[in-house]
Amino acid sequence: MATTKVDPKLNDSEIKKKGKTYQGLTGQRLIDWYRIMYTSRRVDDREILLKRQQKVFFQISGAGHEAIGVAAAAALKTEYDWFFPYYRDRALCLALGATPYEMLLGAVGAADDPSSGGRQMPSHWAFKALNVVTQSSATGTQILHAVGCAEAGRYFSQHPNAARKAEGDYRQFKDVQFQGDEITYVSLGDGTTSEGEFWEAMNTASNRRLPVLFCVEDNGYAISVPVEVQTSGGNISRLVSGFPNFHFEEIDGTDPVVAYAALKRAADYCRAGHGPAFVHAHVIRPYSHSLSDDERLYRPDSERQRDAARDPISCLQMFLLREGILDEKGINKIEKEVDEEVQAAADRALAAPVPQPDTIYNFVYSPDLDPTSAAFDTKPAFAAVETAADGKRSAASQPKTMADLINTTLRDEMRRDERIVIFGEDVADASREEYIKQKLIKGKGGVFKLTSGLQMEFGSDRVFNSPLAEANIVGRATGMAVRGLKPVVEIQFFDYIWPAMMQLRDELPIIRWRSNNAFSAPAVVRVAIGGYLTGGAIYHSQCGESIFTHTPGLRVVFPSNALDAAGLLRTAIRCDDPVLFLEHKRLYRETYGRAPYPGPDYMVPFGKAKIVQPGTDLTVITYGAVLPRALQAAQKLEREHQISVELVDLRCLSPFDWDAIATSVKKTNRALIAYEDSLSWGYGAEIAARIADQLFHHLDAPVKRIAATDTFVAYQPILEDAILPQVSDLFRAMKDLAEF
Ligand SMILES: Cc1ncc(C[n+]2csc(CCOP(=O)(O)OP(=O)(O)O)c2C)c(N)n1
Ligand SMILES: [Mg+2]
Repeated sequence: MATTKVDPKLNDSEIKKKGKTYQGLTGQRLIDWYRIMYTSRRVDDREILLKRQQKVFFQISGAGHEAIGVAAAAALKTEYDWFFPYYRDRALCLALGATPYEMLLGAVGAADDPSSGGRQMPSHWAFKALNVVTQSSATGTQILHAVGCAEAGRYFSQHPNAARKAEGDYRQFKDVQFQGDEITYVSLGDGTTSEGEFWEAMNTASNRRLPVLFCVEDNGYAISVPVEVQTSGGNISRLVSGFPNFHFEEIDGTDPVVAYAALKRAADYCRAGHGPAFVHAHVIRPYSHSLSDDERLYRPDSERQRDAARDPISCLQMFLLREGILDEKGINKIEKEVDEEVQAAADRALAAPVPQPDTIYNFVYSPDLDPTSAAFDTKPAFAAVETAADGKRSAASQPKTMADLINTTLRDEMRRDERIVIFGEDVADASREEYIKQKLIKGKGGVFKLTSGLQMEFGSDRVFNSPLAEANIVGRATGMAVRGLKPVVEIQFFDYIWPAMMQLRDELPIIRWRSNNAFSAPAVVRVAIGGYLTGGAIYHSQCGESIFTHTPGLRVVFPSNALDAAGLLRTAIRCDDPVLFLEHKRLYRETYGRAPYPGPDYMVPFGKAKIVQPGTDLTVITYGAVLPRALQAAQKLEREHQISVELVDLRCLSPFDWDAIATSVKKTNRALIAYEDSLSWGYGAEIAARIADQLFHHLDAPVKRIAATDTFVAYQPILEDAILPQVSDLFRAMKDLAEF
């Protein structure tokens, strides 16, 4: 990737005031910047033209934001620092080394578009070699990724061995690079500062003194909403000024010299390890928000003219002329060269091959490591003794609960892989670690104690509490995973996963696909889920797994017993895809499904169901906490009515084991899908539809479902029993189906 270069012949003949510098910048440097800024504007103009000719399909410009972009690139280190820019940062990316041709490949949606291979809108930058990380259209999500990225950089500096590659798991395919004093740059618009994720990111960057350089490019508008409506008092600098540990700058971002000086001070502060910096750059938006917007509908000419007087391109041109750095001829020469370069780049991009339709499934998941493969199918090795976190040895052959085995699996994996970090709400033993050291306390380790003892064994930089903010947890995990860490984070209750929904739907699972495999984020999100708690009520009983199985790129796992939980969690941790690991709260300490610890290498592959009980009269397909209830019902049915049920535990919901379902239904010719979520649109709906579609000729009865009522779960146990599927409901449904 070539940096946009200046013709060296210009140097001596055209720089008239030799020796004079501007905030340490030579005239030649400013000429270079003028070229990049002008290039940026001309690429925008070319795209606008192509959009009008219907040769590209969307356009959003970086116009007005060029000066802050070149200044930021100059204040930071290319291919060394990390960048989470947003769509206005064309000039930044050009200055970092991206080319107009690469950008125009994005505009036409070419196969070789380096940002996404034609999958994302243009101006959604991703340049792997430049550490410019893939971004989405969702405003603000990238800010938490930047925080996670900075945390990863710090972690690898403190644990350099963690960066080593290892065979046989995701590390084999995840290169790690880090610098001791790297900075993570993140930019956003003024409107985006209203997003909660902005505040969550500011809070964590401040609290952990992270080297994150926040750059707010304030053009006074978020589409048509002016900044005083967006931001209380109309000035974001005022609102954030109380955050500790920050270096703050508020500047005219249309002046590259001023912007450079401020960004340099900010970068120096971050690089020295003092903490984060916040640069609030006032810029302009001379074009409408995008080509889908007409700003004349909400901005009068007078206001637009006022902005035009501050246009960074014409202002820098005037400056170069006024200072005698370039004369008119020199300006014309640069502009002509740029125009020719952009024209040629556009012609080439228009002729570039477009992606083939049959590539659409590429990179939904890792092309390198298949968690459904035999490599993840290992035998249990039940040991005679087991060593706990405190060094105590105990007989390991005793059956243990699901909670115990998840805890042990986490511990063994953390011993094996130094890239694993665990965070979430209350997951640490105690954040005030002096209490642990002084042996004053026992430690908490999660509200369900699943992470108990892990902080004590692995330290507070590997196991720590997050703020009470679910987007913060998943967003930071995404940023860390992009850098090669393996975050295994916890969402305390499924009922409270929703603040993280944007991160779980629009970010974590789609990083690989949208960047055409340039980036990936194989993090694990453990979630306590489900009801049957007696008193769990609405907000501690929810299911809703189908919402996530509906998200391409995310693996969704839901074990029903301790042994599967251990094996599937290990697969989740070692695999190369993001995983939502659903742990049923009612099963954590259930007598059903206990097992001895199956050893430190036991894995269950994804997408492989288990036949819990073979049968001939009907197939019951289920998972999670309905499984033991269905088993009870099936055994009763056999005892009382000699009806033989084949019970299939899916274990993994995405991917799911269609072959096991099909084989069983072809044998029994009857299918009941039982699940805990509410009936309509629930997980069983898809399975039922597939059976009806693909196994129609094998069926002797309609496909049936049994699930919760289409309500939330109530507190009073009588209501809860009526809402969630009970053994008696399952028994009746199975009997009816067998007798159909
Ligand atoms: C979460 C989210 N909500 C809404 C949108 C639609 N949208 C795209 S850009 C934008 C305005 C952004 O304004 P600002 O942050 O000031 O950036 P600017 O475009 O002005 O540079 C909106 C509302 C979006 N992309 N993401
Ligand atoms: Mg704005």
